[in-house]
Amino acid sequence: MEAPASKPPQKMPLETTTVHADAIHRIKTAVGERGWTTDPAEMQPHLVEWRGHYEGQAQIVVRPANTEEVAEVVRICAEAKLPMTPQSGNTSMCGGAVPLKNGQEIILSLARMNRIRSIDAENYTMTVEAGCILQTVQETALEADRYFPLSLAAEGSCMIGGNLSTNAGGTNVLRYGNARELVLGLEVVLPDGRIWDGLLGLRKDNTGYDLKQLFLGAEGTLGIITAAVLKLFPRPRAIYACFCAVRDISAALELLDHARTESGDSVETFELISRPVIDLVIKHIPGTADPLSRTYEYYVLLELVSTSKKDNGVGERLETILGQAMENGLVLDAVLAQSEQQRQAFWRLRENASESQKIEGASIKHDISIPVSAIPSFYEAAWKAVLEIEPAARLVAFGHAGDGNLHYNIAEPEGGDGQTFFHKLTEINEAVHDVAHAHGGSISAEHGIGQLKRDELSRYKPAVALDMMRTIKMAIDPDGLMNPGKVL
Ligand code: FAD
Ligand code: 2HG
Ligand code: ZN
Repeated sequence: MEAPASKPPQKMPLETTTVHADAIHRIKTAVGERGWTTDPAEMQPHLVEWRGHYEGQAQIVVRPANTEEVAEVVRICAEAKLPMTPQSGNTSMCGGAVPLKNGQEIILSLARMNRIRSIDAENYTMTVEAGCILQTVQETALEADRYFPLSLAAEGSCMIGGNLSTNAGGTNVLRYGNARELVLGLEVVLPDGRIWDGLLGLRKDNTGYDLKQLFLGAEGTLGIITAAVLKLFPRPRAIYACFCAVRDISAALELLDHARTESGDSVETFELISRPVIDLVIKHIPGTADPLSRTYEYYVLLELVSTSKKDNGVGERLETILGQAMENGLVLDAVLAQSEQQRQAFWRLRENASESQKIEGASIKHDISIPVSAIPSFYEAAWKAVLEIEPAARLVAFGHAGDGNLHYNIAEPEGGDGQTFFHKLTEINEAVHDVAHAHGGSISAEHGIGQLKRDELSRYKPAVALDMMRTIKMAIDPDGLMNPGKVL
């Protein structure tokens, strides 16, 4: 299904195809036979966004094996003014990782750069290449008795280069911060092909501008991240999970406050899940089931974590917290995971939210963030605004409430044909985003801008901020070769 939000392709800076043909030939030589493909069947998964909302064209998919090869490819592209789309796991939620329709770009896939270069357990760091799958990074850290906390439903296929380029969030931000906060150093290939080696494993370095921050969250518009030094943490020794039904959204937030203060701030996860999410997951994902005996309107998946080798009573504290919350009416019902298997069953309900929504049909997604205190007011006001546009719309909301980040997704009316609903996309986006903005919020908490929100950005971002962003883009990528048509 094509997203009505996509824009006409940008005009390319250079149209001399012979120059491009020569460049493509040089690129093939630079990366060797295993490092490229023009086979339509092999290229196809790289051209389409995972929900099928964006589909582009490209001259070639290039898969360099190391940083020097990336740099050589980028140098050739810079000389020939050949635009590039960097791509990692292609799980972007905003059309950021697929090329435009004009077929001018090359796709630069980092998938073959998947080595863990080193791990320094004493320094609590690991150095990884951009194409490492997030789950592999997590597992490698655990093998070294350490923890890399970035966690999201796409972790089996997204790659660290993509995670850092989108400044991914996920389910552990409350305790550990966004991807941006989990990085100490970067290696980047700049748009002219130079390699910036910023792979320092330092927690303190005040030698001028913090250059890595430019590339974290830049969505591939300023250069190619080829490797990173990641921050590690003591690994959790025990995780206590509970799935609880809450009275309403305000009660969920009171529970969050209560759990943070009463647990010595050991809340790792605080996910809000509205009932329609559970209904869709149970409907579409085999093997999932309601954890509670009756249904409620809102749920929270709450986890406390202990990193202590000794039992320090965190489990009992969770029980006390829940008991108090039930006594004062915040929590209506709750179940504590008695095994890892039961904990995973809770998570299947949460992690399949996106997949089940995709199966159900058309939905208009909103990845907004607002101050935690503004969630109840936003929730109600945004819904009122949506109903004025589509009275039969369905609200399928969930998200990282502990971070003030809601996936305020609107599903098409039951039995809809998708297209009719998508005609209202701009109007619905504007309604929800205006309400988030009025609550001091952002139109993208964690997914990024990509193609999806590029045009909307200017409606909400101050002109001065956009001006600074364009100045940075011009300074680093003056020919506009890095991921054209995205973000700006
Ligand atoms: P890609 O999709 O390949 O690329 C993302 C962007 O980064 C693109 O703009 C691309 O051009 C650029 N890029 C990729 N690699 C590089 C590089 N090496 N150098 C420079 N630029 C690069 N996101 C969250 O934040 N939180 C969630 O909880 C979450 N849950 C998800 C659940 C599901 C089921 C799915 C499908 C997606 C989810 N996402 C979530 C979105 C997505 O997984 C993340 O944005 C992820 O970080 C993207 O990683 P990727 O490797 O797939 O990157
Ligand atoms: C999540 O939190 C992701 O699961 C996906 O960010 C959100 O599908 C979505 O809207
Ligand atoms: Zn999310």
